[in-house]
Amino acid sequence: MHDLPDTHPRAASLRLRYTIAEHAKTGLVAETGPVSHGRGEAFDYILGEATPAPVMDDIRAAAALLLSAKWPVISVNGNTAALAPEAVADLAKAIPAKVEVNVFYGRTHEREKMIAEFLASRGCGDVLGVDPQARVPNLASSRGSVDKDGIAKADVVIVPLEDGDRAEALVAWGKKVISIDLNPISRTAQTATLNICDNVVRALPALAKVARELKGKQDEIEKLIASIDNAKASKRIFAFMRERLARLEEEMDRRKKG
Ligand code: PTJ
Repeated sequence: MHDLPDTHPRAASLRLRYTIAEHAKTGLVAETGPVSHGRGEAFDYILGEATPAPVMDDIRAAAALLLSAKWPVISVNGNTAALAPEAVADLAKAIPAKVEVNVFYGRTHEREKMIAEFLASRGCGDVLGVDPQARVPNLASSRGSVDKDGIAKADVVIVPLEDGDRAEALVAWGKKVISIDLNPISRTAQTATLNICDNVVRALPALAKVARELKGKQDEIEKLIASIDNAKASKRIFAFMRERLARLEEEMDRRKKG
């Protein structure tokens, strides 16, 4: 790991970058995983690398949906496993939910096994998806292979940072899909039941915390679920980004004028 002083202004972001790079060497992160991470970083920069206030509402609603589920499943790919394994384990405990490995690239069995073993070593318990026996209807890609006791059986699936083909197919299959995607324009973000526009490293711990707070508060859980409106959530995040960029532009102009 690189020697990086805590005082470095970009220390936290660079550490995540190094984590992705390290795990790309072993194949836990797909070859193109670092590129996806870079795209996420760009959007996170626009957010100010913090969870925006409107997204906190989405996190509350998502936690409520997970708590109300009969068979909730957290789908984990290489990038999420590398960035937030303990947070996945903690969320799985807080709900409680099953954890399933589901990857797009290099479905060799070996890669799924490596990710499942890594997640188990970080507290995720029995991880599903190593020998997937079911298929998502009308999804040709490798993400279509799912565990019969996991995603196939799930009523609510949470899909942190992934490419866009699956969210739509899962929704068409009758599942409620919560995505975590920093890119609010992505197909995943647009077709999910609810997208959380935030970094997985912040959103997953926040979801676990809120889930613990909401547990047993049935009226509040039902109200939050009834409030879910992904189109509205998407509009709020676009407004947040527009306003933040306008503010940054004004600040730059002020600095230039001295
Ligand atoms: O491990 P695999 O084989 O399943 O492959 C995983 C990747 C991520 C390589 C694969 O799913 C992929 O290519 O994804 P995309 O199409 O690049 O989409 C990833 C989305 O996640 C993009 O919209 C990124 O902006 C977003 N993203 C990247 N990093 C983060 C993120 N969203 C939240 N938190 C992040 N840390």
